[in-house]
Amino acid sequence: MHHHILSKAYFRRSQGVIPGGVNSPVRACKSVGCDPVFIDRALGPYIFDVDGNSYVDYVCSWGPMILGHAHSEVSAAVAEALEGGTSFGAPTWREVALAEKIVNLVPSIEQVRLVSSGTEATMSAIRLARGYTGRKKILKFDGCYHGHADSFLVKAGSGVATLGIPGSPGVPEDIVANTLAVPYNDLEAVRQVFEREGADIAAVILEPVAANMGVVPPGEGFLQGLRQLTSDNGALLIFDEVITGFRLALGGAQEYFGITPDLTCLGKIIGGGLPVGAYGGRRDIMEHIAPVGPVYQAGTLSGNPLATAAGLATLEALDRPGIYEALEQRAQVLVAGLNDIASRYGIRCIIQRMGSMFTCFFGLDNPVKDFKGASSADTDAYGRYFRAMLDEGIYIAPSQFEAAFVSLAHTWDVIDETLAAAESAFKTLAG
Ligand code: KE4
Repeated sequence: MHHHILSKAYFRRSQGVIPGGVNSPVRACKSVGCDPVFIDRALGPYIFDVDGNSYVDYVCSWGPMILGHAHSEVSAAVAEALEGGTSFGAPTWREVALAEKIVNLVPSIEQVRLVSSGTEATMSAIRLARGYTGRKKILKFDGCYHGHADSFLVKAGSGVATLGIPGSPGVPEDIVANTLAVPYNDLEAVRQVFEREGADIAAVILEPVAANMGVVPPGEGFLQGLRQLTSDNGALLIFDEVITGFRLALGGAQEYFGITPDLTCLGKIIGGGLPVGAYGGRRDIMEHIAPVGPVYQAGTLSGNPLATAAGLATLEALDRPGIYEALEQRAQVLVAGLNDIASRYGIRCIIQRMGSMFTCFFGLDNPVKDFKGASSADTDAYGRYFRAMLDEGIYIAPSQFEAAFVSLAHTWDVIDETLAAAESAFKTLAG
């Protein structure tokens, strides 16, 4: 049994000076009924908290650490860049090299702009879509998260397309009045919206595989249908691949499914754990971005030498034979093992997996296809699962509505270690 004496002391201190004691809400572990553990360091598949407890990590910093923590090539690249200084606010060779790597690996990207977070990437992509088309409305999907820019913070709708209702205080109605939200995987709802107001829609934005309501794959024909509807109506199709980019395949979900979006948003993995986001796509669209075009977007640390060094080393390490086959096999065996354990202990859960990311939805017997389905999961049961796994030394997402990530550092012995721990955790859950 772990003790968390120093984590609790740090949490008390941090709550005195940081709202909720955390710099991002989900880290506070409020939805899983416990205090957060404070992490001191990490290596490979493991994280170590300030009380010296070790955990097999399936959060992986919410996706970036696909190579595992403190990967030697990434650390060496950052150390080398560090010797030359940290930021110049002027063009550097590493951001050119990273941009070229992204253009070469992501099928639809002809030009790309680097920023410092996924939020900046999606916020900028929406502004670009509005500037390029001259239209104001955007269409998103309930349960998809695109960062915390005002336009995206709309309340999940009632199923029929609802004009945006602010999903957070501080978001003015007139900002979200141009944001339409419909259920994920509901192509008919999208068709109806385009029939009603297609001439005003600048873009449709989605996670091509949803991961922010838990992992929810696109249904048969959904992505193809969106591609057709946006093309037919002069709207842009934007893939938010902040999670799926370089996760599902080297070319992301667009390569995996063979769909070409007009713009793609990236983040997480392309920074290798340092702050990098990006948006890119068709050259004729991207050339509307300042300074070559009139749509403004800027950033002090965009293309930062340390961050681009980490991102470059990460993409170079992923651009090798067998990487995605290894990730697929490890995740497939892990999920099969978890399903076997859950059924042996009579725990009702549905595990949904795409490549090396998956979610255990508790209290459900049928697949989750949208936010309404995800919302019917038993979040209390998920909280018990989180706490039981933490006690067994397995660190999973502190929220039912997130994904678990397998990294290349999760070797077969680590998968076995995880399944042994899960056996104990599920036994505890079964009481
Ligand atoms: P950031 O601004 O957090 O770098 O990226 C925003 C974002 C955009 N698009 C997608 C599909 C995302 O998943 C995210 C951020 N993901 C969340 C959780 N899945 C990050 C964790 C957090 O908010 O602390």
